[in-house]
Amino acid sequence: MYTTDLSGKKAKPEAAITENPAKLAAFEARVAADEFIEPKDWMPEAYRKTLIRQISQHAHSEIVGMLPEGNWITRAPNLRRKAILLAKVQDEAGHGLYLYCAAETLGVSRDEMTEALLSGKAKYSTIFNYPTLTWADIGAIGWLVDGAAIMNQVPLQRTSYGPYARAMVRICKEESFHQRQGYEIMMHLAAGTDAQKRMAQDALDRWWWPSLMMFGPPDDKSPNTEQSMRWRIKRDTNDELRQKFVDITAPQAEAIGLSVPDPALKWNETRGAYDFGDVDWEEFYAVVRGEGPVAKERNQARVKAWENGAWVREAARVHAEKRANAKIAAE
Ligand code: BYC
Repeated sequence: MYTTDLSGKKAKPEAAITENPAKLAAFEARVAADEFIEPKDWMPEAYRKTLIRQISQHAHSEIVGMLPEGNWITRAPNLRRKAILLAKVQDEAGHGLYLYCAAETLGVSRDEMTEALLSGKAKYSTIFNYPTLTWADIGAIGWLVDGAAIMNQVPLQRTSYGPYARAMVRICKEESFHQRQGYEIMMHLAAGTDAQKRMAQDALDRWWWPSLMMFGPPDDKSPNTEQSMRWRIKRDTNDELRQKFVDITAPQAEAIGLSVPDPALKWNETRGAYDFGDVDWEEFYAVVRGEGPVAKERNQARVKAWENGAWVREAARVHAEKRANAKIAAE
């Protein structure tokens, strides 16, 4: 395992792994043979920890990701859009739950993960610390944010940990629908009045660069990539996925008459890929440190939801207790 260094400096490997070498070799051979590792199988401690970190962050992203869109459910422009958005936000709650369950199989409790999120100790995707200012932002989120998520998550269906891989299969099917509903909103706006087209362009201008940041730091500044690739937790590097995303999304923008806000974006015939400009990594690291434009509001909303849900948890606990007592009395 590699130590995490959010300053962007090159990270150093942790102290040598002290696991049993024979078990470690057998584990690595299974991973190399593309076998799934299951919860009861032996696994190195660093593998378990990395998975808990990545899966719980992913789960938190789904849950916090409901907030920017939930904000627009009551303001969607018509009933059809409202029903679709409601369904999408519900899907995200479901994704969070599958992922929390997958993380629990590694020995961390749901309460521990929730505590880490609410206290601000746990990370979630930087993208959700930006505000949704107009209806076009809902289109941009579906198109770009879910589009980036699909790019990252399709390969995770083949991640080496079985419960994570299986959760990703269903999540990816739903993400495809999310991406299309977002692009469809953008298509309509881009083909609408001048004001609607401007709104769509403004949303693309604000969400483009944060979407590129979703893939994480550049490979040479990513402390976790090398080990995670070796253990087939990650199947592609951050830069590989970012490039694929640009290659697929740039022509989609052009097809609906919108411009990607990057003067350096240019098709490179030799590479068979788009060249594109530099991401502002200072901004990325600041958002990761909790300095994103609406980071405080996101945390407050989650804390409030947790506090407001106290009576539900209490009612469920009392109900379970009553049932258990009734069962004992009947025996
Ligand atoms: N935001 O070594 P690296 C969604 C952190 S939700 C915040 O490259 P790794 C959706 C990283 O955690 C989308 N932090 O790390 C929901 C690490 O810090 P720690 C979420 C970031 O893990 C609702 C440090 O930077 N998807 O789809 O190898 C509505 C160094 O990075 C970010 C997932 O979570 C970031 N953007 O690679 C719509 C996918 N990037 O933890 C859509 C699963 C990096 O060592 N996760 N960091 O303290 C992954 O694939 C990987 O964890 C990442 C990062 C590619 C994100």
